Amino acid sequence: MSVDLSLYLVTDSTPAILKGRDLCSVVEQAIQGGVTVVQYRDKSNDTGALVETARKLHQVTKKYNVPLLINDRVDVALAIGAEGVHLGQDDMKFEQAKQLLPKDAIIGISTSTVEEAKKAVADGADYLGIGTMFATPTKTNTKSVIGTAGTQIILDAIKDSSVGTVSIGGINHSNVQRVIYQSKSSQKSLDGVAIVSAIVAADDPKASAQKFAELINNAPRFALASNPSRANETEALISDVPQVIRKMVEVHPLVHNMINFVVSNFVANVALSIGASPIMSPYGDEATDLCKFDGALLINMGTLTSESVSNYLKAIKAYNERGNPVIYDPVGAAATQIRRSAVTQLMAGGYFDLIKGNEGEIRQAWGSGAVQQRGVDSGPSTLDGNQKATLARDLARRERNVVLMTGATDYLSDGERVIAVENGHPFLGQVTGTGCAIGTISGCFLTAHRSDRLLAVLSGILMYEIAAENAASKEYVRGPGSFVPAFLDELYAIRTAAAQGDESWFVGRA
Ligand code: 3NM
Ligand code: MG
Repeated sequence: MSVDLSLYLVTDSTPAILKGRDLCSVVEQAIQGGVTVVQYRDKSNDTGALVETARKLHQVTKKYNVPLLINDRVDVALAIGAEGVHLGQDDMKFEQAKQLLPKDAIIGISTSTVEEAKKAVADGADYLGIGTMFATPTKTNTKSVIGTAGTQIILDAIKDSSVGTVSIGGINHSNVQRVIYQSKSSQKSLDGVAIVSAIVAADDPKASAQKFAELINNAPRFALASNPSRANETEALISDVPQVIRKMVEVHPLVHNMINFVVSNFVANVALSIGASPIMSPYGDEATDLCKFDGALLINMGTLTSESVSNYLKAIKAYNERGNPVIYDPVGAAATQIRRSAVTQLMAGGYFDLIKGNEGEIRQAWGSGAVQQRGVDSGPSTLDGNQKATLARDLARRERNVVLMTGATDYLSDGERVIAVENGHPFLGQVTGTGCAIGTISGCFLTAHRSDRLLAVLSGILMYEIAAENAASKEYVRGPGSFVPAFLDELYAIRTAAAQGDESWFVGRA
């Protein structure tokens, strides 16, 4: 039986969520707002009360032609003639439920691993409840938090099946679009989202459901921009770089840096040299105003404090809602437990147009995306060039963004294309902030050139690394000290040349 899973309401009768209101009335409002299927889930009442409430709920759902499914209790579903059941892994086996229920009953199965999902598909489940997406106070005994990355792996594993899929756990208005967007595997998408508290506990369940329905039907703003129009051979891409730099200078982007204090001054000077407008603000609440400009947000967690993550999350939310670029530089990502946890929280809490880091940081970003990880394990061993390119590509593909892995050779990927950049100079490694500034520069270019994020970031890196080469070649540059002012001068020189349409600085250099 086919069912519209797009906005799936799961009920909860606990006082903290239902807040003393009448469940039937809350469900009716939610349906009026756009809920397409209802699951009655009640873990505490006696069977008599369950049957009575289920019967009342069924009166409501039937009125709107919305299917009612019963969590766990096949007997209750049978007693009231519900349209189906939802079974957890510890509930009645699928085959038994199938035998007991009418032929056309809907049966959904909770799954949190590829194995469970494949088994449920093989059994003939109508849909899978895939979770736990994000940790949630509504259900604390969930098996594992799998995030969008884990969900994507499950969707990929069942891509040949027409089974329905819904994600559950911690989904709300501010993350629902990203959940759908980032969970999508190459060949299968979520059919819907299952919500408990964001609808049942809402002051206005109808308005909440309406908002969900609207959000679900639209792509997130950050996804609208980048849509590279051509296959882009590296050569063709590179030839576009001077124009992209010119555009960046003309746009004069604002770049909001939540950056470490060690490099703040240097990075601000780099931004000024290339013709951008930097603001250094670690204060998350300021983002609601700053995100309104034509600009980007850089999160660089180099000097993380106990307040940083909540500030970052506020700012990321503001920029994500606006659709303005967000760059993440997970400095020292693997260094401490606190930083590892920050990476996980930030990646679960928002969308990054670009993740930029060295090999260790990118590996940590890859590993913390989901409980079920694949590939690269942690450890001191370093990757060869091919493995680095593959990791950058896989992370970008999984997150549906752009990834830049910096090093002697930089690897840049948007999940499809991978570019290795060999430019730069060893002096860059002798001056603090030179790596961090790449995040800021990328923000400027991502703001100015939205139609192809890979080309935007590539343009920024090339401008930066060619300026470094030019600076290092000056005869008065004797070491890192004299390199710094020369480097700012050369960034400024390229910016001036690019603004005039002069490409001579670039020819034969990339
Ligand atoms: N099942 P909320 S998470 C009922 O992971 C349930 O299988 C889960 O509640 C699972 O929308 C969950 O309030 C609760 O976060 C989801
Ligand atoms: Mg159960």
